Amino acid sequence: MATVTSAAVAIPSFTGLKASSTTSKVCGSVKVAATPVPRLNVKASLKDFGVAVAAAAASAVLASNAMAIEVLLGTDDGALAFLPSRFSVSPGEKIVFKNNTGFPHNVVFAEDEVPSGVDVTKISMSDEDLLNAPGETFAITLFEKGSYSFYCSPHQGAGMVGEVTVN
Ligand SMILES: [Cu+2]
Repeated sequence: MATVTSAAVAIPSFTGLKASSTTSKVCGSVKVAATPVPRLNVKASLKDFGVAVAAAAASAVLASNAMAIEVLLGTDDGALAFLPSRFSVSPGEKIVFKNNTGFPHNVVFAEDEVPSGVDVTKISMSDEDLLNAPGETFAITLFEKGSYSFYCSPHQGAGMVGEVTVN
């Protein structure tokens, strides 16, 4: 048992010295110092790597927060329309529909005019649900690529329809 334990301990320290074994053979006193040096190097590089990963993650969060598009419900001159009514977003980009003029409005996605597999009930307001207050918003995020048609149920007949493409 004792020999197995000592052998197991000896293996990592021996392999750890392998890289610098040529120099330690030349000068025996270096051998002692050689052990902590590669260990410190490994620790330092892991630390740097961790910092780099954290920095990359932070900038990714900032980038995704900046990715958002605002769609006005009703134009400034009072037309019953989405502004813009046709636009593109990236997958995961936030779309914020904002009450502007001529409300109440809502946002309903047409069942047969979204990419297959998309549940329109999860991205739509219900027909009875309306945005009544100025500046009130309804936000969604689409992930499936393709085109999606939507309308405002009170004003669909007046042409308040739109289309978003996720690409
Ligand atoms: Cu409307």
